[in-house]
Amino acid sequence: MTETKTKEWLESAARRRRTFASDLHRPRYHFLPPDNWTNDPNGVIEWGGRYHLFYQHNPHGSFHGTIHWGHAVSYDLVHWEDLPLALEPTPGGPDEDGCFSGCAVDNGGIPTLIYTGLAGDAQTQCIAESRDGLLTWEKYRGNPVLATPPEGVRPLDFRDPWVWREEGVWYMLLASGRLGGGGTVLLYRSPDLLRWEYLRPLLTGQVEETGEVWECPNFFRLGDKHVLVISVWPRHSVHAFVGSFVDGHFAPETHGTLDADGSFYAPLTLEDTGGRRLIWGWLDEQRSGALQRAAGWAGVMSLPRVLSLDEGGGLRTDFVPELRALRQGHVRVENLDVLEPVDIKGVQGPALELRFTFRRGSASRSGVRLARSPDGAEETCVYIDWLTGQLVIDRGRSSLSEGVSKRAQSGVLNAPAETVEVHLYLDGSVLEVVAERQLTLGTRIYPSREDSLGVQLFSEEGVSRLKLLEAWTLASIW
Ligand code: DQQ
Repeated sequence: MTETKTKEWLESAARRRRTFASDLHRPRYHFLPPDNWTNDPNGVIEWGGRYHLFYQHNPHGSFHGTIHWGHAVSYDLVHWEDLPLALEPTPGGPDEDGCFSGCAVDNGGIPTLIYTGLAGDAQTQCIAESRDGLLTWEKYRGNPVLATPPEGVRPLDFRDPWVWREEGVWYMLLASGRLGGGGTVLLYRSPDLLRWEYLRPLLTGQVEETGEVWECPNFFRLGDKHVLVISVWPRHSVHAFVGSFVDGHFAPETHGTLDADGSFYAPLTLEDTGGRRLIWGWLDEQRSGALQRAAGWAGVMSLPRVLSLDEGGGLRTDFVPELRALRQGHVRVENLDVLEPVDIKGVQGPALELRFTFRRGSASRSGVRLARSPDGAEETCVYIDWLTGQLVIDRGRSSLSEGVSKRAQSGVLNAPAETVEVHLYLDGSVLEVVAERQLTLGTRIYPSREDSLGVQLFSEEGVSRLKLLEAWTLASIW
């Protein structure tokens, strides 16, 4: 792309973003493309002091099709700038029907993307390099660098390369499913990113537990363990296996879901220069295809989160602290017995951060109602169910509109606790919740009324003590 063309593209992106200014459901501080469709995050990499985020993108509509790689960059993980599209399908090439998901590596100083090309039904692995600081990408002439899967795996599900380097050798995982068996990830090695040798499956799951096909593997060291993250297709759930990796063999010790029962899918991780393991996922729409087309955009990236391990080897999740830069109006409430609902008047709106800790008391449920209209006709409830030990997002009255999902979403807290801390972000139609740094739920809500902005604390069937609530209105990043 010439300089003039880049400038024109960036101006048009800014213009396209502005057209959504009055869209109640469009997030203000979650990253999403200027318009149209996105799904998986791709190729996240830190380069020259900036975070680059690529993403699956259809620039021609708000539905999955003609998949390109979009591109954005950030200094602080909070504010993002658009960059021109990084990859587009090449007519007649192995990616002529789509540039599917993949990763980015530093190949001796040359930023390199490894991704899956789609041509007809065939999924093959391709690479592209940038010689101008990640702005434009040149595809390798010998693409694909890996065309066929090994025997015994589903030939048409062979995708989403995850590549890393260890002791001078490149390793790659590809996701697939065993013929007649469960989802699997396949381990390869290469001296140069071009010639790949198949080693063995790194892990294969049981169909009943983790489905028939896996997608989007991530494999990395965390503390003194190794973690394998996979996404299950078509069930849309994300699983993490924690274990040991010795002599090229992975032995999982524990297994759990990463984001229970929600919109969060196909996550991608990055170890940043500070040594943190960051993770982003795609938060899919929970409204009909017709509504997505009418909106002109679909899909959004989760906020960046940090993964760590607790003493028992369980995964911990925190939102990155950089997000504090968005905080504006603030309310703090301490030590309040909640029996009747309590409206939090000082902090309302479509863009909020809340941190609260409840102690059980006699109540069966304690939590917060968000995106609430003054008469309560619309509201979304995030609560702890003390009887079942669950964190629940009740979307039953989240919208008066048809065509949007109102299914409740929930996950079980590890240990039944008397006190539970919840940290959440609301951003138009996006809601991300972390409880006890352990259970995460990301979902979507579509309130129809402009006055559905309220925040209310509540307990049911008894009293519970709010130990602390801190709430902030948040700024837009655009
Ligand atoms: N999305 C991509 C695939 C991946 C799937 C295609 C996961 O590469 O397996 O857009 O959402």
